[in-house]
Amino acid sequence: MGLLDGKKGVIFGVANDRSIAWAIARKLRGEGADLAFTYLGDAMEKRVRPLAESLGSEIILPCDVTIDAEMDAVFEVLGEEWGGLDILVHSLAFANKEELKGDFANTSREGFALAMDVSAFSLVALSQRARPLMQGREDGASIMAMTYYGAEKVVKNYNVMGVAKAALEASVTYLAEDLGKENIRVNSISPGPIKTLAAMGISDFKAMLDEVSGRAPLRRNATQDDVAGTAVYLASSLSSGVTGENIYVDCGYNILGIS
Ligand code: NAD
Ligand code: 0WE
Repeated sequence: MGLLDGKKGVIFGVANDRSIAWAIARKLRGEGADLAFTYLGDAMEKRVRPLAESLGSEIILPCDVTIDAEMDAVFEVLGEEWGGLDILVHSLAFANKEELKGDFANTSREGFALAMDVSAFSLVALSQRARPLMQGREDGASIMAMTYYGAEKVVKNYNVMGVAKAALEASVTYLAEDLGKENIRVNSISPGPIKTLAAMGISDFKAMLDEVSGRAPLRRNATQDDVAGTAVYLASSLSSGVTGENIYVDCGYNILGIS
């Protein structure tokens, strides 16, 4: 008996076995959910397919969220195979590397638009398509997105990604209002820094991890598994009355002032 027996979920954002989305997928599966996965381009398929198959998944599809036709195709297959959907996990972000250093004031028009498209608008685009499949589910349905503290406070070098995450967090609240009447919940999770592919090549990432683990109330960094626990809660009926929320999984770092 799992918390998610018989539930159907789709996971956007597995790149490898360190991805936050992968830890979420494993825990959702552990509670009995059936999962579909998407990957970005052919290069990712050879990593994602074996991971997905190890959880017994049969629906494994390409999806670049900047391409409408790829998103359409994913939900067409989900409709045909499952006829409905209970859980959507959005764990995607991208900005050009050059935008993640130096002054935010130097952000280019193209860099701003790309970060907003991949990291924020994609939640709206995916929710639009999930909505008809999520109507009339027994315990309602759940959409969740990964955000970061840099949406709210200035984090050095996070730059245009902070602005995109602010748009993502605001989108969560507006989507929660629209989809709430159909018993679809929409929430975000805000993890502390975690060493994943998306953290590779970020200058001074190690120093950020050390600052957080030194100061956070729990005196450690958050892990993918910490995030996955909160994702199970948001996916399950344990969170039946919770929508439009942002839940920090950061070992308490966000509550601090001067220490
Ligand atoms: P990750 O690199 O494993 O995941 C990022 C994913 O985004 C990858 O799977 C990548 O393929 C996907 N992606 C990028 N561009 C895409 C596009 N155009 N279409 C479809 N997919 C695309 O890294 P992660 O750390 O697991 O990141 C997952 C989420 O968690 C992101 O939203 C990130 O902002 C957020 N987050 C990460 C941290 C951290 O410190 N690692 C902290 C807070 C929030
Ligand atoms: O959301 C993120 C990372 C998102 C991200 C990472 C990359 C690296 C590779 C988006 N686009 C790219 N583009 C690339 O080319 N995080 C929350 C992790 C992160 O990234 C930072 C951080 C933290 C924390 C960047 C600067 C400062 C802090």
